[in-house]
Amino acid sequence: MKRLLTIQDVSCVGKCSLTVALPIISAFGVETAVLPTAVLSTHTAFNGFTFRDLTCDIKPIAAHWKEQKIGFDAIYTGYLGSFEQLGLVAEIFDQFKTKNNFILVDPVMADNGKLYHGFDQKFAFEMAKLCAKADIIVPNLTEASFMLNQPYIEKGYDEKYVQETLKKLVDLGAKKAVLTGVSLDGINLGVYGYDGEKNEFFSYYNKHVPASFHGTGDVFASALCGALTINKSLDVALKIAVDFTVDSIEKTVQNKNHNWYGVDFESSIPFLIESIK
Ligand code: PXL
Repeated sequence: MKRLLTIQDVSCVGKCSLTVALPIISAFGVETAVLPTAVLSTHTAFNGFTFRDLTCDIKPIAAHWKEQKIGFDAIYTGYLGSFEQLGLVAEIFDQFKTKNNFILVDPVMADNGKLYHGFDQKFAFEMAKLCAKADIIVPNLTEASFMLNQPYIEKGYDEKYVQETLKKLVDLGAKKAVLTGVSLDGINLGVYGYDGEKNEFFSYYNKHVPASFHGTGDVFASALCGALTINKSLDVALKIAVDFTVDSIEKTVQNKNHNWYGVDFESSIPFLIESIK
């Protein structure tokens, strides 16, 4: 069985980060090892959340894995809470990267033109340095704008703008970049990617469900990483991940009692498993 390591926080309630990554990646039949970077009572969009920093545990945990000769077929990072954590995760990449595995960085820190609570422009530049070490990065348009220090354009941008942004992202150092939340016609929403080694662009769209929920980026990145780990090609993996994310949002909207803080991706897991076959 393939083994993936995911490095992000535990938001005890909130349907994001590890509570999303674990069930989704497991659904691909991939062993999911975790390195929790912090424990929060909820994600940071709730008022008054608690935060226990686990930075001190990162080095000893990685050292123990090395001693036990544990390796990973993929490493996937999401929300990281401090400059120090960015540095420690970069060290883990150096220690655990091999010829045969891949690193996916989701530079979680912003959406809809705004940085999340606790992040600033300096953090975005440091996150860009972590992205340089990745095989594939999956920023949304807001995160890309902060990392590249370019103005965020909400809508009305054209394909040239998206392609130029992708080239600049790959110039940061990552081999491939995928921009999420892209809409060129204002009707369909999807992803637009660039493989810097092959100099190839690609895109995949699905319908735009007019609703926005926390954690959808984590749902997308987890499914993409799971699909790549079981050796799906990038275009197939992107389709699996986009369709699963859209299905999760649709099922959430259909559930009249859905909560405000996350998507009902759990209801879409049978759909996900069907789409992998
Ligand atoms: O979904 C991304 C995410 C992950 N972890 C924490 C968050 C967020 C988004 O706000 O607050 C703690």
